[in-house]
Amino acid sequence: MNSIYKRSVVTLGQFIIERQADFPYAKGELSRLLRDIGIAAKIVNREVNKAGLADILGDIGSSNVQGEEQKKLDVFANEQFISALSSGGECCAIASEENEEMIQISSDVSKNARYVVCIDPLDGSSNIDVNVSIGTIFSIYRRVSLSGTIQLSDFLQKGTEQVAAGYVIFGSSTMLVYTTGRGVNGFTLDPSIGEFCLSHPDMKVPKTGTIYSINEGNYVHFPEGVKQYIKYCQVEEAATKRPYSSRYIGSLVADFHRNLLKGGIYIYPATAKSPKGKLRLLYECNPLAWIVEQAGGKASDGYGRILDIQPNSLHQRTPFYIGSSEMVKLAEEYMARFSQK
Ligand code: P6P
Repeated sequence: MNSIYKRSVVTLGQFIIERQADFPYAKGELSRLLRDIGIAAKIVNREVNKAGLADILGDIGSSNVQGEEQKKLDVFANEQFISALSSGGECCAIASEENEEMIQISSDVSKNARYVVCIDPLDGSSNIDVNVSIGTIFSIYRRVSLSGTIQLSDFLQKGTEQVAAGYVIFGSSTMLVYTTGRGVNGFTLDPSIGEFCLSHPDMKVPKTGTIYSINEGNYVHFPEGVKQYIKYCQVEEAATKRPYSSRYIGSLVADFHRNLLKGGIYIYPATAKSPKGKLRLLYECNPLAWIVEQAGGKASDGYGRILDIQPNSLHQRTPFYIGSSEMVKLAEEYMARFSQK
């Protein structure tokens, strides 16, 4: 091919359209839904990047020079994703970390839409004020109820039923990483053209790694199996490159993304304070679990596959062990041996 015609940049929009052929029965709805999420992510990115200027922009609750109320960024992010999904016409309902109840989108353009979206619009938002990376996590399902009022059953589907899942990380650069069941691809936002550009094609997580991510401040409340696994990580043995490094940012998307690229395990187990774990199944654990499996990794609740869990409420929590397959498998073995269910 003549080099002047060889395209060096593939945008998210181009990639989605080119992959459209992967969905023989879809008529472009899922592609448009992913496009809508990308648009909202760019708007949120603009505000996240200004977060440090709160003093100039005015504190939360105050009004800026345009008379716009200054919002907490997670509230702002939630409004942006709800607005983009509502106006895009491909989503008929949303379950958001920021909203106790599911949100039905009953506009004429959306009421017959085929998809529902579970979303954590800005996870780790407490890190914003200290300039630590934060993220958005989303999961897309086909609506199962036939028509009319959205049912809880439209959301309480196993993670294996997802049709798309992804996250946005607002860090040193802003990336959107997603899967539709045909591998994992990462796109980096190029602010100079305002486009997410393919930067990490066909992402694969190393089968093992030397990083473990857990809040060891909760050590005394961990299950014995987790305590024993942490001890394993800390033992010196050259052959297995131990002791491993402890890396914990306190922002799930940032810890997950680093471990996806380098190899490693993130654990948020059940603790005394969070007897069912802290992280939410529908819009944190299921989407990242599908992504990690599509990248060759593993995601567990300590005993079994995250994607096989039958949800019974919108905001239910689960213990979460995710990352390199061999590391998660070993952690499960420690749980089986020291902390029977
Ligand atoms: P802890 C942020 O609040 C979050 O939901 C995840 O992003 C993060 O990994 C975890 O909680 C941190 O929780 O209890 O260690 O501060």
